[in-house]
Amino acid sequence: MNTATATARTPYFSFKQPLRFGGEGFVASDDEPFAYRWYDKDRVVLGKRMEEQLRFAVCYWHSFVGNGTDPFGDPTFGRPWHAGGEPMQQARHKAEVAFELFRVLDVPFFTFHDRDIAPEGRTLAESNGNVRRIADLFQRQMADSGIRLLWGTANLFSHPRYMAGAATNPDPEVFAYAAAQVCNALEVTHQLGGANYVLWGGREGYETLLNTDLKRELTQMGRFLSMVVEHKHKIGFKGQILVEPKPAEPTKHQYDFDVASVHGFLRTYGLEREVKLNIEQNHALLAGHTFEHEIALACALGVFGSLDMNRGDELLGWDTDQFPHNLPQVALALYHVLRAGGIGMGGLNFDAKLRRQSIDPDDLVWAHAAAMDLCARALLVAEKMVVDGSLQRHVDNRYAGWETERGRAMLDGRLSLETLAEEVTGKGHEPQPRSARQERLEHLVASYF
Ligand code: XUL
Ligand code: CO
Repeated sequence: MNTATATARTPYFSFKQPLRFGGEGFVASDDEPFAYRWYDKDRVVLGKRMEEQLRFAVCYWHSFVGNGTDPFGDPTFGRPWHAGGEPMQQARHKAEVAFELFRVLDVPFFTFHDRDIAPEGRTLAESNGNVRRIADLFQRQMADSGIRLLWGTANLFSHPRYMAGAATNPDPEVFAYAAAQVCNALEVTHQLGGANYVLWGGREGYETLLNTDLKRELTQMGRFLSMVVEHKHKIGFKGQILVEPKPAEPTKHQYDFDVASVHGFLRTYGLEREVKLNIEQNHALLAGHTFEHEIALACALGVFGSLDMNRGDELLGWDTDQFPHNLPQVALALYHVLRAGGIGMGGLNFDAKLRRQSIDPDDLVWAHAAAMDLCARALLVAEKMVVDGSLQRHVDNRYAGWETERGRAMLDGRLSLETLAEEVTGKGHEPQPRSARQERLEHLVASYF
């Protein structure tokens, strides 16, 4: 990582050099207050460097746009680029601090919404121009530092014009405006060599059926996504198009509820080979699922794309977007990712925000570094689970009957309902119950930590 090219601006963070791997025995000092204990980016895990297995990304919105407000409280973070002044100047300041954080963390990727990086202008042309100017600055910083873009996206939910949805708006002119905004964001993502482009339908849903034509809105959303895919091919963008499911918040009923409903939607519009999914831990929880359920289902359906890595609070019913801290949960999630062949072109994007009392600049460093270390440790646990293979053997044994000639004949159509009825009635024997051994497997999993 090239630190020599960092700007002459006073550093925002107190860390003087990029964090490195210090191992479990690391002792902090004034010069080096923190080192990774498990995130050893060059360590080979299942044939790939850890950095490439995990493909960590810092998100722009929570870390640099977030100001510590909550529905009851004012900003607490006091970021200098929020202190007023010329908006594009502030956007450049924010970008410099963002790259300072990426360098300190030695993180390989970042993610952003168009409106995170540049202010909205008086016209769409002006807004798009602002985004492109900051993207040019990114391009220079990326070339200097080697930091890459995991994904870009468009904010189609904050501005009042989108209060009744973007693609699903009753007004076709809002649909058109959203299309123009996505067109620019996709092209900028392409210009920056993004590995993916994400669509999260924050307002693609409804509050009440009293004023909503649900069928029409779904058709609009299908057409919108098809247009994004068409444009991707037109401009030669080689990244993945990803949809991010979430069941509710900000709207009450969101169409992209969970992995299963997005998969059904993609099939309805013939997009299941073109679009994959960005799965977020907190959204899985809000949909009444576990993170690993959503990952395993997406893998089984062939639509797994990427992860938004955060954590919800099981006592709170909203999107708390906390940094991950639960080792067993993350290890099991990564186990399913590894079993399905790895993260591919996706990554682990920290769609996570500081608690509003974490007001020091360095809290941004601690939060991400701790989360990266937690995920690295979880990856090593998941690696053990894969290499040992006992868990998979238990699952394989449980379904072994389906690998016999008779099991295959039941699945491939050689045996009909009637034939099976005749056979089973004639023989008159009962299937023998077998233990599913859940507790034994829970003990096995505990042994990997
Ligand atoms: C909202 C959310 C978004 C998407 C990108 O809950 O997760 O930040 O990740 O639009
Ligand atoms: Co997200």
